Amino acid sequence: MNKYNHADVEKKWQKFWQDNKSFEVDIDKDKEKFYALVEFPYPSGQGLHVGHARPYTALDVVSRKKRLEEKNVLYPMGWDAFGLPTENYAIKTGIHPKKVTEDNVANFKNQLQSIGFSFDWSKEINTTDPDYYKWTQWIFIQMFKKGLAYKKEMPINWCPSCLCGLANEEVVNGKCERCGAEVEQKVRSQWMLKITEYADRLIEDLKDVDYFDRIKAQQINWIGRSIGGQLKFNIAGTEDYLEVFTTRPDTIYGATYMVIAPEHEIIEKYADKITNIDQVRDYRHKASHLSEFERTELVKDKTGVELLGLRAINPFTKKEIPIWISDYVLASYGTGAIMAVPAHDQRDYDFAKKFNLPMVQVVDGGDISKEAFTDIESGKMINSPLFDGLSVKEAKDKAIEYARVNGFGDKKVNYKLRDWIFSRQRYWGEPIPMIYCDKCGWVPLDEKDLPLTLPEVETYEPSKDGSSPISKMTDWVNTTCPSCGGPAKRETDTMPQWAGSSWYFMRYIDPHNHEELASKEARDYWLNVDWYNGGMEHTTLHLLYSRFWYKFLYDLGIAPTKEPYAKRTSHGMILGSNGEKMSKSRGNVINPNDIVSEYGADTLRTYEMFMGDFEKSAPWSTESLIGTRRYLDRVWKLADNLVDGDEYSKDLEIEFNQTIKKVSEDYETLKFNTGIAALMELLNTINKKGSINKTEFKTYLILLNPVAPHITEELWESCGFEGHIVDQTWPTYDEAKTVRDEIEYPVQINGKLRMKLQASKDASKDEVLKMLYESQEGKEIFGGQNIVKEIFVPGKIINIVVK
Ligand code: ANZ
Ligand code: ZN
Repeated sequence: MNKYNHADVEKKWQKFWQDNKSFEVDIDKDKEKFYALVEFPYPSGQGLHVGHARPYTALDVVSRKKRLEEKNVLYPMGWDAFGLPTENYAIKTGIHPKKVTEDNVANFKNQLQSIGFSFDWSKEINTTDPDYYKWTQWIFIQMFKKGLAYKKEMPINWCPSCLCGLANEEVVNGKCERCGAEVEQKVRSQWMLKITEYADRLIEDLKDVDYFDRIKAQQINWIGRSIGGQLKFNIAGTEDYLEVFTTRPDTIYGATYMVIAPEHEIIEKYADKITNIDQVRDYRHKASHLSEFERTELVKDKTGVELLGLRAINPFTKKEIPIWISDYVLASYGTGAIMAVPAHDQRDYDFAKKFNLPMVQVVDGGDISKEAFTDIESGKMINSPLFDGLSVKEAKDKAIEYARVNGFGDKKVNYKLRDWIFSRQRYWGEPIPMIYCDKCGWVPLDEKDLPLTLPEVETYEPSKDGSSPISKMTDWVNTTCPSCGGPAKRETDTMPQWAGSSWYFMRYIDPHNHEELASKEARDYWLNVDWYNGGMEHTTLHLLYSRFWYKFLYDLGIAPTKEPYAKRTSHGMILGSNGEKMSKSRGNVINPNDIVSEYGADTLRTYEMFMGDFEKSAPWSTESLIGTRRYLDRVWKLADNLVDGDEYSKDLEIEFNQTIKKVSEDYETLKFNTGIAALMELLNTINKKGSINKTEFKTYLILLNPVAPHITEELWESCGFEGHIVDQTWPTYDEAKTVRDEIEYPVQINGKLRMKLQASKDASKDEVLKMLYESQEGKEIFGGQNIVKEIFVPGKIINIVVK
């Protein structure tokens, strides 16, 4: 056998797959479909990362195995190419973002192809392609028509450095996720998507999908549904009231003061009654500089100011209580006002301690001289005339019922989830296909005029007033109203990067369709996605947004199922060899190109599948990578020891059956590492034996093929096996033959242990000794020895005495 030259082998088979369209699929109703999806990359200037290769290889393994199991497998790839880094690069260099994107895509595609992924490239999509974003715009228009897209003056998160509005999710610890600048608040008219209307379904329907538990929990926590009541507190001496949202209406008798957000409207309304209004305004001004995150941090020292001259009345005790303002109450959640119950809420407790406010315990238990008692399972109500003796749960219901009957409150469900700010004041995004007419208001573009393409601009820089660079292109901006024909202006904001990725998996199935986002036939056949794997960082927002869009399309009768992804899993990150996140600045980045050229794509793939538990992050190790390459070299050499054979040989039969079983299961359950380990062990057994027959080798190659597709195809061909592995079927095993009826004999020479021998339990002395002397190891040990005695204890031990 010639030397294993990975470069030639890999180029050859990549060309073969391409020429033969091995992975291109069409609808085939006679075959069961399988749709495997991985997150499409943002084609950055840095190129592909070894981290990308881990999830892509994982579902490539699954896809290749499913094809061998006769499934009709769709495994597509594309480009999530709108977004800030490309735009920022365009601003710096003046090169058109389209050109930058093209170059980056070409580089990424080359890299992906060099790793041998079995993507169906005939279905490649690009979110920046007008043929693609035509449908992103179309979906937006449908949302507008259903009242789910609306414009609103919103205090938005404003990054003074990117000059751009940011979604809440893009603000991390009060800083811009991209550039790290301190985020400010700014009011602007924004397009919003009413994702809150889907909040309940986005929780309920999780029961029907197979996601990792922690992913479900993230979805639920992000939506943040809380069930409670809304109660009115009259403001003494006025006709007005303050309304609060509370999850603990049972504690109403312990509400000894109120706290409202510094921005609450009641403050300016009663400015002339509030005797310390200057102090109040001063506090509000200071609070406006803090991010939501800073304001709600639990450990933070509490600050606040009492509104002197204004008091509220507790609707149950009828007592007057003070009203405070504090930044720990957010204007954007609930009603922006709370009833404070210091005995049973830790934030209120800290606040009351600091400002010496009264505390009344209403649930029995704990020690409120030390901390708030927050348990809701154990205690009984006290100091609460209407509820004394009840459990917390009973008191909750009773409080709400009493408030409802008496007209000062009712049940209420609140969500942490906000509507989605969908406008970006940037160039490199999908134009929002809306037109403003003084007479008709906001009118959507006629659907036959889609796509609305991006105009050419002179500079990509947003204007300093925060409008998008497109606003300067007056020829484009000035248009006529689709409804009345009068003069009108186009929207100049663009969509966020989340838009294109919210539905991309629906376009892969029919990417060149000009009439619909995908044909009904394709939708009915391919959807939903059977298995979606992606990064842990995308299991909240991207997942939530795309589930929302899909549900909307389900309501329109376009999506055939309620949920887009039947199964969702996540992989761990690949870290630098020092255990830190790979980054240029840390100098620990591994370039996949270098690995492919030096060790081969199959080595990279096998290594990344072998490096550890798929769900956990793992540090890069060049040493293990080299070890993996050595394993493939040994697989290559197996071809030198090939013998004839139409079935598994007796001594290997059990291990082959066991390995088929293990590998089949492990590839399906993301335990690639243990599946590969089983193949390595089998190789050791074969090498000990010294030969492998054709039937065995074929099975071995097919089992390894999904992980290392190039070397296995090459060996298949060079051994003269018929056809190609892509056309074979996945090996099956016989359950009965996966359990060993064998024992392991320790073999001693003159009482010293030298080797071990597998033999059937009921093999005779003669049979066992024959096996011993004929085995590779046995030959080496006993060849030329002068054997004087053979002691055989059935089922126990063999001792050979030599002179
Ligand atoms: C009285 C009370 C007593 C509360 C008690 C809790 C415990 P979640 O679960 O997050 O919905 N709250 C309401 N609106 C708020 C706002 N805008 N900013 C800050 N806090 C706010 O929490 C609901 C609870 O958070 C509400 O129930 C309210 O405090 C507070 F023993 O009301 B509670
Ligand atoms: Zn009009």
